[in-house]
Amino acid sequence: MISSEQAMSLENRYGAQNYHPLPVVLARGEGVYVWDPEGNRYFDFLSAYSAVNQGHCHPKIISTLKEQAETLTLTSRAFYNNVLGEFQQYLSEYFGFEKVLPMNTGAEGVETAIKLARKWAYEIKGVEENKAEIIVCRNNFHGRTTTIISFSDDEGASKNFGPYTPGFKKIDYNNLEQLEEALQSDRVAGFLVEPIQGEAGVMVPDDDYLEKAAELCKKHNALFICDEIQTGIARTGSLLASCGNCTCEGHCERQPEHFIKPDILILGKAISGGVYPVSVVLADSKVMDVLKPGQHGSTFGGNPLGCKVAMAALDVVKDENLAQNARKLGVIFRDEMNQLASESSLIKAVRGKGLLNAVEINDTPESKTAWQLCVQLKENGLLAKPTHGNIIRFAPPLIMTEEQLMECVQIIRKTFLEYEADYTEPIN
Ligand code: IF1
Repeated sequence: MISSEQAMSLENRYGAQNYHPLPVVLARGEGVYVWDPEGNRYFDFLSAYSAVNQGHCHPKIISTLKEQAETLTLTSRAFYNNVLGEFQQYLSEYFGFEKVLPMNTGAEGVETAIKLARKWAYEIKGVEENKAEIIVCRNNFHGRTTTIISFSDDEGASKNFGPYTPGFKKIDYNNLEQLEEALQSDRVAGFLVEPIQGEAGVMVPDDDYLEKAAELCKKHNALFICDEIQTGIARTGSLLASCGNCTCEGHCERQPEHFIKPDILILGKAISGGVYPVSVVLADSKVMDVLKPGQHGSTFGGNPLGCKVAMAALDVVKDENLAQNARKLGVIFRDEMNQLASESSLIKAVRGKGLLNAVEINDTPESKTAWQLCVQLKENGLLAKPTHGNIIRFAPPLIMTEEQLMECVQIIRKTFLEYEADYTEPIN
């Protein structure tokens, strides 16, 4: 096996430099742990950006992958296959939507939702062709295609990728007045929103924001489109963040009174347990049926291998009560981080829901403090990474035990308090 040094130098020599990874090389993963080539073990507190909610290499998911990989991997949609229909029924009943459109990456799911909403606007709502608008939130993250970065306000993600796709209207996140104002236009196809803004730094909106936003969209005959690619699949302590106020934690019969049912729901990442790229768009027939044969698709979308892996991954979510565990451990984690915040001037804020959490460091986004803390956390056996400079996202696999969580809390405490003790000047 090549060494960490060799792996990093090969990537730096031959790779496009479109990322700036933490200086650690991962060679093996199992459950909440990952190992580098030298055998050092780390707690994974990023979970591949919430794609590995079920833990690394979950045995049930891997055995399903192996079995299907030796049977049939890809047919294209030129023909039927014996798994896709079963998968679509499974998802329809699991999430409570009539129709399922399978894709591969999250961005493809978001692009699919945008096309679906626009087509619905022209053919059902009666918006003038090529005039449809989709309302989006500032500080959003929905992927990295040219259309999606067209409505990003992150210069790093969008500068010099123009010309940009028109038809998007930006409003502030968690602001219902601005949403109502934007909905006055009769050109609005829909409102695309993250239930919690992950990349923006785990920004949790007011408790009634999603419900009120859905009501406003209904009132103005616009589609409520929820991007749960990062917040879905039990990450925030419920099966979906848009059912956050429900106490059944995903075990209800998916009746609308249990959750704020979006007109279009987009899932990705952990829907396949981080084992194989699968994304899906869910909607009822009144929306989904605007798509006719030949109007949308992809080579790998709905392939038997991805479908089998995703069903196994979703079985694990229910069988192992991951939503309940995320809810319970999230409360403990935020309590511990708030306790640490009372002892350390390094922490400015603690935010999150379930096991999607973030600690805002008391320094500027341009400072190196959050990065240096993450390098030190790595030295102490825990992997996390800053977002937007001074915010550290903490998102372990949802299978974590309370004992493991407390071990991680101790690592974070030790790292923060030692860093502060070694620091000469006061953090501004
Ligand atoms: C990167 C973070 C970023 C997402 C939401 C769609 C997508 C994502 C809410 C697109 C993807 C990933 C992409 C990855 C880092 C990570 C991420 F928020 F999770 F941390 F970038 F913002 N909607 N998020 O979070 O899904 O096409 O990637 O499958 O691009 O650096 P994808």
